[in-house]
Amino acid sequence: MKYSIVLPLLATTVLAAPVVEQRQDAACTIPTTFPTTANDKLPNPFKFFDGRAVTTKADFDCKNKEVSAAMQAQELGDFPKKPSTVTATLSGTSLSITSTEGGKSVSFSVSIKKPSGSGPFPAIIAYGAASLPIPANIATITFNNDDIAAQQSSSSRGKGKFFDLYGSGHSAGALTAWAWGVDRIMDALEATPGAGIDPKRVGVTGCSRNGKGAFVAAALVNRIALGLPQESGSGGAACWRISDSEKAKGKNIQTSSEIVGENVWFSTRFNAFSTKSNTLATDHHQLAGLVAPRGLLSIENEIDWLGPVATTACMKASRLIYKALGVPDNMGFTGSGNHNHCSFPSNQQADLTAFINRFLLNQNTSTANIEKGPTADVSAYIDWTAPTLT
Ligand code: MCU
Repeated sequence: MKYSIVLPLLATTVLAAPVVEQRQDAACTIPTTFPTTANDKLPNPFKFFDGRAVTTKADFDCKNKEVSAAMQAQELGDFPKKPSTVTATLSGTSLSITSTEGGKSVSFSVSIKKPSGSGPFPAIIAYGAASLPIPANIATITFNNDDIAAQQSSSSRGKGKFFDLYGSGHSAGALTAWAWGVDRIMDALEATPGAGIDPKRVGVTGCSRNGKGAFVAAALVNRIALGLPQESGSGGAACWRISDSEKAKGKNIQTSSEIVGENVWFSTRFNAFSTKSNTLATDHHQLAGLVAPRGLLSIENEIDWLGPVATTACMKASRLIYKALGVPDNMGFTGSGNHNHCSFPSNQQADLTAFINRFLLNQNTSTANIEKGPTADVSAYIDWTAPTLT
């Protein structure tokens, strides 16, 4: 084990401290405390919290580990590692997944709708029901995320199968608990070749609150090949700081201070930051940065509440991260004016198709320069420059 922290000794307990997620290939020192210095600009994705510069791709991998740890510590709550035992049983189109930890077990099922013919097929995991068209040559895995963590209202805290396993007091917000469910679906697909799904070609989607969920799952579950969050808005594609700035300009926009009271998507750890998002160690340009270099298309709308300027400027900053990694085309964002929430306008179809073709069907389709949205000046929120990582 190359980490300087002693994770192996804690291997069978649920960690109270931020958990390092599964990118354990590089030797990194992960801090356990994170800066809370006020900064109205988007935090520099190319500087470690201790001030060192991120100059190489290996550095960036380590930077992502500290970003993940900081987000877990300040917004998301702990993302648990794989439970001691995960088993899966396929029965017709239903894949039942049982996770056991500390003498407790929980089971949940997903349904798999496959193309005709013989697989293995690429697939998209859809939170609830997909709000975008999934092509006929891609399988749809329907994930009842509300079963893992409830999201009825602020009274849903600690309810759902995740909390049956880890305890109702676990720090995870619903977005993190759902990502844990996606991680278990990946375990099950890998262990069940008979399901006919290629685990290396799995995407994740959801709209609105479930779009926030799909975004966080793409960020935390590094086996996901393509993130397709739709209309995720605040808590997803929007940067908290830009949403606050838009609110100050009089927009009717969801901010951190509103979101912590509306529902249980975030950890209670986020409450301490809800009225001072400028003290967070990270912002959501780096949530997309966690997905890098994997595929990501943020699908947006221009409903004020979602923060069209906040999502557009934030995702422009994210594209600078992908560009620094030498893969600018692996991420894009597509908007299409104001339309019915979670409907999918036909003028976003070509962008969606391009990302699906490239990242799930392994086709040589261009996903270059997909940056569609309202005017949004990212330079007003940035006081750093992106290096070319070597
Ligand atoms: C965009 O997602 C949410 C939004 O964050 C909430 O404030 C609102 O209540 O619901 C949206 C949603 O999930 O709509 C289906």
